[in-house]
Parts: sequence; structure tokens; C-alpha cells
Amino acid sequence: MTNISIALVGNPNSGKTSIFNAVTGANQFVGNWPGVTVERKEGQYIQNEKVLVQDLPGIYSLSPYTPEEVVARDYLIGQQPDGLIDVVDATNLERNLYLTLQLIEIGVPMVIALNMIDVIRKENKRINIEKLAYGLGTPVIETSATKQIGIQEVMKKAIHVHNEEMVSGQGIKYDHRLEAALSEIQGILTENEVGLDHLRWFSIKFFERDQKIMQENSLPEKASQEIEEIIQMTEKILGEDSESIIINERYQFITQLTQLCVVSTEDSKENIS
Ligand code: GDP
Ligand code: K
Ligand code: MG
Repeated sequence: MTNISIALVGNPNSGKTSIFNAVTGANQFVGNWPGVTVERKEGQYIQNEKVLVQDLPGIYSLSPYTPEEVVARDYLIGQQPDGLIDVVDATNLERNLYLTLQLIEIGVPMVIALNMIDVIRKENKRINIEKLAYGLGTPVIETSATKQIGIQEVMKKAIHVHNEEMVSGQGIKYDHRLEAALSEIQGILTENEVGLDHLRWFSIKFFERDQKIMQENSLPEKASQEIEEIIQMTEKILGEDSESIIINERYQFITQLTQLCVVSTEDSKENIS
């Protein structure tokens, strides 16, 4: 049987290393990613040595503006882990979900570890994980790395997601005018056989005019021009530059979703009476 690779990814201080330590125990190898002074941590799953777990560097985005973002993005796109555990700090849900949406856009099978759930419970807050999972199209499991809640479940789910070859997040849709532009760009990329493994991700990156992606995936002049025309038309219609359009759409989606999902216990009592 071949190895299964599972990667932990998330914002700094969301609890990745705590979960990594809990699932790998002493079976860890520490080094650096090639060419950069970014720490690389890999380990074998305590319950199955064929499962290799990566503790990816903490990041807020896949832009990539920092060496950590470059490492994480290259790994996710280039090496393609079999499963991804997105470690989300539940006490900072809105900020953390900004990265989550980008991971969903890539389309790697993933599961969300809604970590620090002990703090949420202590603060008498409640996050409706069914609504969160439904809204994101991704399984969500509540975890606490310090209280050892949900950790093995999240690993099992990540391996299961891999086995079922489930690709999450096909359901997230932005403004219909942006979606029209993205689907036209997808068509052009498909014709030119660019980014076929991660079409939604690549269409968004081309829409953002991501220099690194455009350089690494060169298109014929005519195709590039067509894409540029689509971008300029959408910018005109929506009245913003393309990068801001994407940022705003992501934040709007997140704001609406968190309003649906996060309830304090006080609120829910008021609603009943
Ligand atoms: P990383 O930067 O994502 O690797 O995060 P760490 O694993 O280093 O955790 C950051 C801090 O949060 C540490 O002080 C941890 O002890 C703490 N921490 C991690 N997970 C939890 C959790 O589920 N609950 C609580 N209360 N603290 C946690
Ligand atoms: K840390
Ligand atoms: Mg860490």
C-alpha cells in the first residue's frame, strides 16, 4: 500500500503544531523547506505509520507575499496532499475563514478542525457546525488540542475524505457577474490545457492577475488578451480592480456565513422566549 499524505494548514497560532504533536507523538522529522529558512515538520501518524503528516507553516493567505505562503502554496498545488486539515481558530472565525476559502478554491479534499472549541464553550458561545459545514461544503469537526477533544476524529475524517476522493467546496459561488467572468476564463484555460487540476483556483488567480501563476503557466498571446478583456470588463461593471473584487467577495461570503453560524448562548435564549 502506498503512503497517504495529510497536511495541516492554517493561520499562525491556530493550533497546528499542537494537533501535529498529538497525532504524531515522537515520530517526527524536522528540517527546512528547500532554499528557505522555513521550518519543515513531518511525522508518522501514531495509529498508522503509512500516513505521513505535514505541519505546514502558518499563513493568512496564499497570495503569496511571504516565504511561508510560497512554501504552503507550492506544496498544496505542486505536491498535492491526499488530504488537508484546515486548522481554524474558532475564537477568530472570520479572520481564519479567509484562508479557508482559498483552500476550498484549490479543491484539495479537506476537513476543517474547528480548534480552541474549549475556549468557545467556556465563553458560552456556540458555533453551529452543521450550518458552517453546509455553507462551506466541507466537513467540520470541533477540536481542542489542549483538552484532547476531536483530534483522532479529525485525522480519521481526513483519511476518509481522501479514501472517498471527495472534493469539497464546489458549491461556493460569488457575485454572478464575477462568476460569469470566472467561467469564461475557465473555458480559455481549458482550451489551452492550463491549470486543469485546479480550474477554479487558476481562474481566480488569472482574474487577480497573479504574476507568479501567469509566468509559470504561459498562455498564447491571443488567450492572454481575451482574459485581460474579460477582467477589464468586469472591473468596469463592478467598479473596482480585480484583486479587490475577489477580496470583497470572499469577505462578504464570510460575513454572511458567520452571522448564520455563530450564536452566543444569551442570543439563543432570547430567541426561544
Ligand atoms: P500553530 O502556530 O498553529 O502551530 O499553533 P500552536 O500549536 O503553536 O498553538 C498556539 C497556542 O495556542 C499555544 O499556546 C497552544 O497551547 C494553544 N492552543 C492550541 N490549541 C488549543 C486549543 O484547542 N485550546 C486552547 N485553549 N489552546 C490551544
Ligand atoms: K506558534
Ligand atoms: Mg506551529
